[in-house]
Amino acid sequence: MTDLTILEERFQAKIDAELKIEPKDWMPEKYRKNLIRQISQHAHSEVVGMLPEGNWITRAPSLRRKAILLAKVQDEAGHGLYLYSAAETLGTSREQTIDDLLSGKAKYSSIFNYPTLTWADIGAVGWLVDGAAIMNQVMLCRTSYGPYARAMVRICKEESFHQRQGYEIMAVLANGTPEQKEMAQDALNRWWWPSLMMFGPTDANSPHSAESMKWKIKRQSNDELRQIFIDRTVQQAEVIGLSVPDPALKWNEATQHYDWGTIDWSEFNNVVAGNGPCNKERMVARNKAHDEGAWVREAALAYAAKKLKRKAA
Ligand code: BYC
Repeated sequence: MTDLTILEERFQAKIDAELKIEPKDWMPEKYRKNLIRQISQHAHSEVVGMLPEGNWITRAPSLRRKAILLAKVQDEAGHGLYLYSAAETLGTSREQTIDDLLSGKAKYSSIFNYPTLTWADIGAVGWLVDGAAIMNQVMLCRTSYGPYARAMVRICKEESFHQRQGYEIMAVLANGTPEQKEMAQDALNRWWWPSLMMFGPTDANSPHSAESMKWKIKRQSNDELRQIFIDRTVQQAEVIGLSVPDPALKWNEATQHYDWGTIDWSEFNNVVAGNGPCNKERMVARNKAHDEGAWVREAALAYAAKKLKRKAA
């Protein structure tokens, strides 16, 4: 047995025993790279995810709604920071990770390439997008890599509040005037299928799933999570009198799950390839914000250098 095989066996035994892997522990290079890939994409999603909602802060219909939305968008920035820090513990630099996003090389969730056209879209994003995000992130609280798992605990608490505030916006609109109800239904119609795409390709077409499940980075598959999300969300829609835009949707007594239609994977692939309705706009906005924040980074670095110099003197 080679030294590498012994190390790999010990590593897998640790994972199988539900022990966490910490930054200084030995880990296979592929485990490290897979985690950097997933955590950095996740961080980018949180940061780019601020844009569609940030677009409505100045137009929120009341002071209360504005305060809630501001807090939510700030939470997403915080999630991005925890996740960039978790990625750094695996040996990447934050500068490189962010450069990869800004140059268009790195992926982020497809969902943030759709526009928020009306106030109801803010409800739909909270209800469906944060709802899908928590479904996937609750399992990540038990992911095998310690820093990622710990970051997810706090993130999930906040996402749970985000989901509820979105659902409450939808409930109010759905019980309002006919025009408000129509606006809520229209938002649900537009966000439903893209929300299902958030869970990623089908299990059969998910290249990372086998290794990620073996290493307990992921604990439930893309299809499993998507199904749980559908089962819960369809019932939530019924409660507020909205209908899910899927003619094939039907409760199946035998499986105790909803049967449902087919995702348009060509749309998903197109959005992930950079050709969604807002991909270009999102990248322009992120690059602009990064450039405009250059002075803050320079000032922070100069302050840190001055402090170090004083300490050394
Ligand atoms: N969009 O083998 P697969 C949030 C990519 S943000 C774009 O199944 P994996 C929030 C995938 O990256 C929520 N790309 O991959 C923020 C891979 O590409 P590469 C974000 C997608 O990693 C603000 C390829 O397809 N949540 O909460 O095993 C406001 C093959 O896929 C997508 C997370 O990031 C997609 N939807 O599984 C509101 C959670 N799906 O790397 C809310 C953490 C797949 O080979 N991430 N791809 O080029 C995960 O759990 C997993 O990465 C995924 C995909 C389930 C998303």
